[in-house]
Amino acid sequence: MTTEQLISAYRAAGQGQVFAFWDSLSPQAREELAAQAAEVDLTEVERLNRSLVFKSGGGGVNLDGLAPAPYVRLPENGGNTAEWTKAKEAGEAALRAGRVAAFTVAGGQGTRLGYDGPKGTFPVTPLKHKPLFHVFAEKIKAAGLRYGRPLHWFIMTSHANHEQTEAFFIEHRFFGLDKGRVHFFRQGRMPAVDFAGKILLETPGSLALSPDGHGGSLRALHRSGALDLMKAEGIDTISYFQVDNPIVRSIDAAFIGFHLLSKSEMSSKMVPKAYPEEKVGHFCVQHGKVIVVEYSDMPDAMQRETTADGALRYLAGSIAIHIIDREFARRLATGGDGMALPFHRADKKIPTVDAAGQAVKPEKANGIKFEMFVFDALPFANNSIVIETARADDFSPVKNADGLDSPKTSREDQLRQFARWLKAAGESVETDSTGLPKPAMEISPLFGYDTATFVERWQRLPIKPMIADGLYLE
Ligand code: UD2
Repeated sequence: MTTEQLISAYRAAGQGQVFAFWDSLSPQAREELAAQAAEVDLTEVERLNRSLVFKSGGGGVNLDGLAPAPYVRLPENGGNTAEWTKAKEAGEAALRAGRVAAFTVAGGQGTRLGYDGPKGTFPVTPLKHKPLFHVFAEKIKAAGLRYGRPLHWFIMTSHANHEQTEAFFIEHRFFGLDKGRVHFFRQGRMPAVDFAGKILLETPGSLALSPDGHGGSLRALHRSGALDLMKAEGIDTISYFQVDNPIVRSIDAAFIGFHLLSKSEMSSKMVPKAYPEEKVGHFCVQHGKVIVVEYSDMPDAMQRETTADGALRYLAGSIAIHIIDREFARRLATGGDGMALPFHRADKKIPTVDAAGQAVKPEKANGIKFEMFVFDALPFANNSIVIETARADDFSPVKNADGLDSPKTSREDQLRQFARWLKAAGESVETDSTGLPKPAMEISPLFGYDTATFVERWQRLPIKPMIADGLYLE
């Protein structure tokens, strides 16, 4: 399409304001604006305007026929030990066959943490202050060594943090991973619109574009060629996790095994919610399909509802850890069988320009951003299953600068985990009443990444280090 055709298409779609300052732009600025404008799917914007912008209430969630989703319980909570063993073996076989890749979504803006840089570069471990990316790299390396097949790792970045993310890996020599197996790709962007559905400019020569949400990862996996690369490498199973959670089991054989044995196209992990209003999504079933209902979409009374034995009825909290079948991701990304992730509307303060092209920093929401959520893929998946995991072993995210889910709470949860592993190996560790160890310590995933791998390695140590003096194991 020529620039003239592009401008006409915008005018025809009622979005001609995007080129309001065209005449005053330099040739280079024009080229950049035209490139951004070409990135936008005007038909999609038109559809979103009709479904989310002009409709009052903005697409609430339908709660008809909603019920809590069933889930596979952990053995310690009444689950079947033999089933877990079988699942672990199936997952291990898939890992030994090289069928699994790790996938981290790291395109978020990390505004709540107040950290200026890609979130994955944020230091999180208690002693060595390793950044999140370093922790995941060691987990992925450890799994590769254990199963004799180094894993590929796909990392989704955003336009804002892509270069910095790549540079960080280069600077740290890919944390010991084979750089040919670490793949970065940018997620897509969506334009923000005002309340009349008009695409906003950020400056006279640029659109107000923002990341299309973690649900954009499925499109981005396809568009970037990552799915084709996986296919060529014999990978059919994607282990998906968020960049903000250092204790995540990046590669969890039992989870992979449950997914494969159930012939599930997309599987999820749940933790029992810590309290009724915890800000996580809820696993539910509706019309026979697993769905996640965000905390903000579930009425308070429902969030607090209890069963006869006093437990929360909607107990299963989503911690954003999934196993995704490669071809399922492709089907969703390409809109096969009419499948497409819905967009969600978020009203935001969006820096823009006035009619004279002067910068405007709004005091209140002046427009709408559109985002997709990866868990909206679940109802499209066949045989979707949910398994339980122990929060202490899988979920302690770094989201806020302080308070809940902060660097401090996450560091302490890592320390408690190290103390539990040492105790499981028969050592005595001085802890406070919350299980927080008194001695300083850190255990690299290369030494052990869960109770079993830690205990195995610890028991092989010819001379055990003194724990009370402080401990670093790698
Ligand atoms: C998400 C889930 C919530 C719960 C929680 C667990 C949503 C709407 N809610 O909440 O139910 O599972 O996580 O931690 O997802 N990201 C991108 N690109 C984007 C936006 C986000 O890559 O455009 C990544 C981001 O880097 C991070 C993850 O997605 O790794 C989560 O994003 P968030 O912080 O916006 O999600 P949050 O905490 O609201």
